[in-house]
Amino acid sequence: MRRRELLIAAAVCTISSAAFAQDTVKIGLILPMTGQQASTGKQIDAAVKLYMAQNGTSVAGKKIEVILKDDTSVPDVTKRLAQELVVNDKVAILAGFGITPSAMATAPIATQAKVPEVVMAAGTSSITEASPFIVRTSFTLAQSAVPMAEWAVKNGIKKVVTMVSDYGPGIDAEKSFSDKFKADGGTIVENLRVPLRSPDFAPVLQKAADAKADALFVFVPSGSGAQFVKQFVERGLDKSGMKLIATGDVTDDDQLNGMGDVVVGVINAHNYSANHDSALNKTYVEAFKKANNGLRPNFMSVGGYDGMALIYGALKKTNGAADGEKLVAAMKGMAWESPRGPISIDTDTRDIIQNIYIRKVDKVGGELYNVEFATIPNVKDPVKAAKK
Ligand code: VNL
Repeated sequence: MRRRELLIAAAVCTISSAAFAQDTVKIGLILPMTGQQASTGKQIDAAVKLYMAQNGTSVAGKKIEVILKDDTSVPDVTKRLAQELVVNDKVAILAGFGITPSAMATAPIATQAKVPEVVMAAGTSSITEASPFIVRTSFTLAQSAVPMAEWAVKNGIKKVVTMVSDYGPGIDAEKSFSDKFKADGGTIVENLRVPLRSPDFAPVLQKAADAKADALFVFVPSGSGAQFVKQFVERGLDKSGMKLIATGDVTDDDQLNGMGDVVVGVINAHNYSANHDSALNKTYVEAFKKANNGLRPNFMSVGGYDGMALIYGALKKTNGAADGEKLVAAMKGMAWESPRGPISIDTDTRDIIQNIYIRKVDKVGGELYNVEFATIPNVKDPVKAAKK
């Protein structure tokens, strides 16, 4: 009798935990919530929360549970957290990844566990090649750097010095900008690099000034733009006659309004501006600010928001099945409207296809914004496109 009761109890237990496992889809969201990239973590976390507030906490009959972990952008920590989330928490999806080394460190876990890795921030081209389970909703640096080079040549810039953060996305930005600029007839005077951690731009800015180029092309990651601009001004480079051109990571909406009028007129290329003119974006910016004490959403935030749209959309297509292979298959080719404009997931590469906008920093209603004035539609990652 006792034995029978125990068996029944055990059976009930198994059934209910299986039912629970089926009813909840867990997402392990790994972001830098502290440290040098904390603004990226804050933006993406806020966007994920906004998406769920607007679209509900269940989809296709499944309850969505997000487990947020702070990796402080140390890749060994990212990897350990990803492992724990998969093994202990049994997450169906890993998401986030503020910097390239964190996304890369997680790739083997995604492959082994057959768990989709939704990259919401990092931008090195090769990330999506590190695992067949990686799908990206952020951007690649080449997507912005190539149109920037094209614009520069067309607008009379002949000699350029480049300055990038010395790691994956910076090296992609440097190479893709320089290759395109030279192919179109421009001259690269020098390629300069600064360390990612605690960068001091002063020595490199001195070299840039000495090179006497028409323009300085810059990539630094989200969160470092203001410090770069400060040192650019301190060294008098804003008055040197050398133009500043950049990827939109530098004139990041998160910091732009605090940079001061020195950045008015800076031309840059990127995938998202809080000033993007669409009904969806107006609603997005308003709701984001309202939920976050007036904080302006930046390009990282849309990576998070659209990452959630991707996950919800895929679960709808699989009728709630959270099997990793099925989810990735459902994600391929998905297309929808983002606050940044129309986007889709490349079926072949699992990378994002999106418009890139050429923008000019300007005052709008007393605040600094990246004002879009030209659109290059449906840009695929140029690095992967060149390999084909
Ligand atoms: C990366 C690329 C990070 C662009 C960024 O900000 C960024 C990356 C934190 O791939 O590490 O703006």
